[in-house]
Amino acid sequence: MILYGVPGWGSAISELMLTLADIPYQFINVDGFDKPGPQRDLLEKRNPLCQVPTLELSNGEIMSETAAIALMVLDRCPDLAPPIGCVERQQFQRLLVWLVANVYPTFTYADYPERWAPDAPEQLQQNCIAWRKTLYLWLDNHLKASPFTFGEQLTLIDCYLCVMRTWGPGPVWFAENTPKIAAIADSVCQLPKLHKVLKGNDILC
Ligand SMILES: N[C@@H](CCC(=O)N[C@@H](CS)C(=O)NCC(=O)O)C(=O)O
Repeated sequence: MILYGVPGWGSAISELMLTLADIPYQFINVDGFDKPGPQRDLLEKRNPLCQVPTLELSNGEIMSETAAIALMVLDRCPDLAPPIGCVERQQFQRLLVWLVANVYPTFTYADYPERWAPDAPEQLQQNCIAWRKTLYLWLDNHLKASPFTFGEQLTLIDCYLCVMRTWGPGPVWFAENTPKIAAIADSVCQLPKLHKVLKGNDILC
């Protein structure tokens, strides 16, 4: 399969997932896709939303959305989520949707505020960033386990936390305000299996 992405961006989340599940992929760097040009044309032909990650499967089907990619990965590697029947399973499902339904949109709007609020881009950006911090503070308060989100078992939620910790409001903010998220991200960074892909995405711990 082919993964269209940009080092360090949302494609890094799915790179971690695919690597943990031993699913091979070819990475195509579409850096610059968020501006008009050949990279955007390449991506837009495959995903009209023009977002990364975008996956082109070996049967030619297109797969986007990190949460959908996570579910696809789990079909092949169920061990990357708490088992069916255990209480953590529902919290895994909840957090998977919660992250993409609540946290991710704050980037959609804050990264390109002039697209959504041409008359008040700064206000939209500031409000989204403030709301994102509120969300992360709730999450940190909700987290109970270590070294990973659900204890000793590494799950695909940990991939989100490791990559998102490198995005705004930035690693220093996470360390100071959400120590549990920071500790989980650190634990993911320690996994030898992920070192190459973390390095390729400039995710250094
Ligand atoms: N809901 C999508 C969000 C993906 C997303 O927003 N990716 C960002 C990069 S990290 C992007 O492509 N932004 C460009 C845009 O939204 O125009 C997912 O979970 O994969």
